[in-house]
Amino acid sequence: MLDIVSKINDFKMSRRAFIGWSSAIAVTTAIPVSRGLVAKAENNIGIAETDGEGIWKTAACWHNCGGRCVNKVLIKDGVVIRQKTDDTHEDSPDFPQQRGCLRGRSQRHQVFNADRLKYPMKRKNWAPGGGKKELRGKDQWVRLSWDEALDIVASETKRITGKYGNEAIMVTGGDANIRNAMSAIGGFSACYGSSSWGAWRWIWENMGVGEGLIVNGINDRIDLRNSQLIVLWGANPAWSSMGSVTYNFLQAKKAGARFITIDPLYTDSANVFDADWVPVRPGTDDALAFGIMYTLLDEDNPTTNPLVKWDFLDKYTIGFDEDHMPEGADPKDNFKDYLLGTYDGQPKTPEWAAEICGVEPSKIRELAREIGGTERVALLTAWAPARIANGEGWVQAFSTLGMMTGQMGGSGKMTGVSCWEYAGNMGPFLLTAGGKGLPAITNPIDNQINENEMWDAVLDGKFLQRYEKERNVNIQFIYHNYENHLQTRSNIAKGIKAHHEVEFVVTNAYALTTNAKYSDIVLPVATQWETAGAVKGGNREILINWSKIIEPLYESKTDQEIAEALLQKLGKDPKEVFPITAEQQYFNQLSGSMVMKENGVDYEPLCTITSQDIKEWGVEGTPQKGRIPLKEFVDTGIYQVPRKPGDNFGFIAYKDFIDDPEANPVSSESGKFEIYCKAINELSKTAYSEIAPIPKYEVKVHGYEATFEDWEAKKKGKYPYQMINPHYLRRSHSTLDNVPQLREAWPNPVYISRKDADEKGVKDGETVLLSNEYAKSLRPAAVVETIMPGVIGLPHGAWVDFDEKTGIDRGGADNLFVPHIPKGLGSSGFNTARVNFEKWEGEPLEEDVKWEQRIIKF
Ligand SMILES: Nc1nc2c(c(=O)[nH]1)N[C@H]1C(S)=C(S)[C@@H](COP(=O)(O)OP(=O)(O)OC[C@H]3O[C@@H](n4cnc5c(=O)[nH]c(N)nc54)[C@H](O)[C@@H]3O)O[C@H]1N2
Ligand SMILES: Nc1nc2c(c(=O)[nH]1)N[C@H]1C(S)=C(S)[C@@H](COP(=O)(O)OP(=O)(O)OC[C@H]3O[C@@H](n4cnc5c(=O)[nH]c(N)nc54)[C@H](O)[C@@H]3O)O[C@H]1N2
Ligand code: SF4
Ligand SMILES: [Mo]
Repeated sequence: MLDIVSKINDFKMSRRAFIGWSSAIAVTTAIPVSRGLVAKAENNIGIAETDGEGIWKTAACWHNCGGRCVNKVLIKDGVVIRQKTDDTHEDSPDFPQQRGCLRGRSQRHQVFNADRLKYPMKRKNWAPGGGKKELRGKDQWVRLSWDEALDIVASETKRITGKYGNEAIMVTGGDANIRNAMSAIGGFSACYGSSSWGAWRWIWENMGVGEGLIVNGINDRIDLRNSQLIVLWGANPAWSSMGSVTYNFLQAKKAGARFITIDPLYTDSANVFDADWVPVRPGTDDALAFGIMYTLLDEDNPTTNPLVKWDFLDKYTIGFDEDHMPEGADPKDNFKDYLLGTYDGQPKTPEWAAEICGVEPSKIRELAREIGGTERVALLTAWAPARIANGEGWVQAFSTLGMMTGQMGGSGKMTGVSCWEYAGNMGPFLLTAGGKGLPAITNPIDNQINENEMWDAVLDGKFLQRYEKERNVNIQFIYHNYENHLQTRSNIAKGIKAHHEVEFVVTNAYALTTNAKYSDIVLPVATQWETAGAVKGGNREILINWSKIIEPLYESKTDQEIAEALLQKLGKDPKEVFPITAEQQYFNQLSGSMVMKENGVDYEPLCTITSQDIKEWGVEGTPQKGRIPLKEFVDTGIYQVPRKPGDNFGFIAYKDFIDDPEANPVSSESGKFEIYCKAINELSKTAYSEIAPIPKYEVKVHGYEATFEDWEAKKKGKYPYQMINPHYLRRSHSTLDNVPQLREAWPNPVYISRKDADEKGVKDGETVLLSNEYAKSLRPAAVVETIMPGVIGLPHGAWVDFDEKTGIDRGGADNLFVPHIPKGLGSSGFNTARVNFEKWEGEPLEEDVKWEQRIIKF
């Protein structure tokens, strides 16, 4: 305990030191940036060494990084020479600054990186139809003019759609510009998946567990301070929700909350919150939850030891016991009898659970007593434990635990997802961005290919059309945009094989990403620092906007410009897809931005806009009255709603339903929380594998059981270790992984437990070879006590980098090892993979910061 007190004191100290620093800045930021905040003013507070004048502007930090913060840059002579973060107001626990992380603060090293792609280019041995397709990924590059490059993309598009139809085009990634352009020319085959959310993606709505997926499943951060016990079940905000989230959790700690983490890793969150760590095997959280729920039932005594909230189950749920089954369901299929093993002969005791999940039976009982015996508990999970194959049962089990203990719908009580930008702070958005004003363009082709069979679909020519039946498809053109599918989706080796098969591959990219590397044509794209600007939400209390920092570097073009040029070449009027300019889109977002009024119900426009503003911007618009002048929002880069306890912006998830379940039903078919959910079961019959209507333990593909050759005899197989992919601080997925400064700060090892390393004679820092049936990869080992034996932690997102001679990757790409096998409703299964490791007897691996960058010289 003493230790945590000193930890928090240290934390507060450094925070206070920063306040002194930032309040000094606050004086200078009163000067509107448009008039030029001079570097000299920075000298006054002693942090900048620049001598000339410069301008501070808010710059985009636009990645899918798990946070959203203010990112300011000092521009001098068209180059960004410094960065800083939120100094727009004083920092306090109720009204925290939105401070950036190491990645955001290194953004300029990405934008101005020596490896930026400068010109359009083609693969040397490319020819119409593909040429030497097997050379994709290792061919040389030839510089092209934009005209030449676009001519090739247009003529191949025409040739391929003429020969095979538009279905032959597969567009990956979320960029609306290219998707809309391709829709306008006749459409494309789309792919879909539940990448972030895993099994939460298609379960929550049917079960009625609120809007548990994204924003409204747990209470807001100020109410979090009312929780007595906070269980972080597979959630590590200190790594994956940068910004103010950890600070918010520390306020709950200060208010007296105790923390438990249930995770294969002893995380930095566990460390900073001084949590009790319960190591659990990946993909077995459902078993642990069943063991806990069995204990609750077993030890419950309504008068002397009330652990189960029977009133809650009775009033708000269906399916718990045979008296609460929906009409038409077999009463024997109730959850209580499943737990007790009444009909299947297997009670889900802590002893049963322990064998699977690796948590001692006594610890399981202790967890049950703590969770069941504490009045106000926050049961918080991130998406990671559900990013597993066959993960739906976990989502059902976790939610049911919250219902059994009544930890939903009250102050300090919550059960749901706490992840990404919204971690620990949910509720309706206090600010919303306006739309861009572009027309919606529908893709005339309805092919929906699951990401866990997208490479198989290319190679085998068939796939399961979503919730329908098998369809044939002949993909011959892959157009990659804004996501890095070949790197971030399962089974990279199979993905590369698929890339070697098709006739044409194009990527818009600003560095030679994995997608780009395996392409025929690469179009250099401008970063968001080089586009007109945009408005973006983050946590519910903020709205951030950024404007253009520099003109597009080298010959790069924005995604919109590329899409427009391509439409032109294909004989379409770009105005049909892009009737307004990028500046007008930015302006529309600003003018349509809304902020919640003090009453906590109504919204008003955020920006006051004058006719003078409209003239200066050179856009179409009408003057409006809002809360702050447009200029102020643009100059400050953020508007944050001040918060304090007792204000009208607090949020208790499901409160309306709990207060009056008839008047405010939840989203399920019955309007109640469905422990027995027929809809899930029905839906799964049209998908990849059947999901039981009640939470049930399911053996996972490439899960713990699959590490055994003979489960009964407890004989381990060829790939005896489970692998997980924690989201890693040096990058946002694969983005920013090419920044040398970040590589130096976070060396990207593979985490191996001391026990496992000792058994294999591997010492800390030594190179190990990871392998399974799909691939081999080299990494330096970080031998630690902070990962559960039997589990290997390979950080998510490192760029694959094969040695052409040996076929061994040296980058440590996680998806080399993840199976390409769709299960359940087609959810992502990243955290269920199995591998072996051994000491590498060859040359030790050099730190990747020392590797040559992917710089293309012509
Ligand atoms: N094994 C494993 N795999 C995982 C996960 C895991 O935990 N384990 N996590 C999954 C999750 S949660 C997610 S969200 C996905 C993320 O998957 P992706 O979205 O594929 O992730 P990124 O690597 O960030 O890819 C974004 C790409 O867009 C590019 N880009 C950035 N800005 C622009 C732009 O303005 N224009 C264009 N054209 N391109 C741009 C970047 O250079 C980068 O190549 O990964 C999933 N994959
Ligand atoms: N630094 C950084 N932050 C990010 C991102 C990034 O790439 N880098 N990506 C962002 C995105 S798009 C997303 S979706 C979020 C995802 O965020 P999360 O879903 O939270 O994912 P992770 O951070 O990988 O995992 C959280 C914790 O779950 C644990 N875990 C993994 N598998 C299991 C399991 O089976 N059971 C249990 N109990 N625990 C498990 C991990 O050890 C880790 O401590 O992160 C966001 N934040
Ligand atoms: S958390 Fe995301 S938005 Fe915030 S600074 Fe880091 S990279 Fe940028
Ligand atoms: Mo994600």
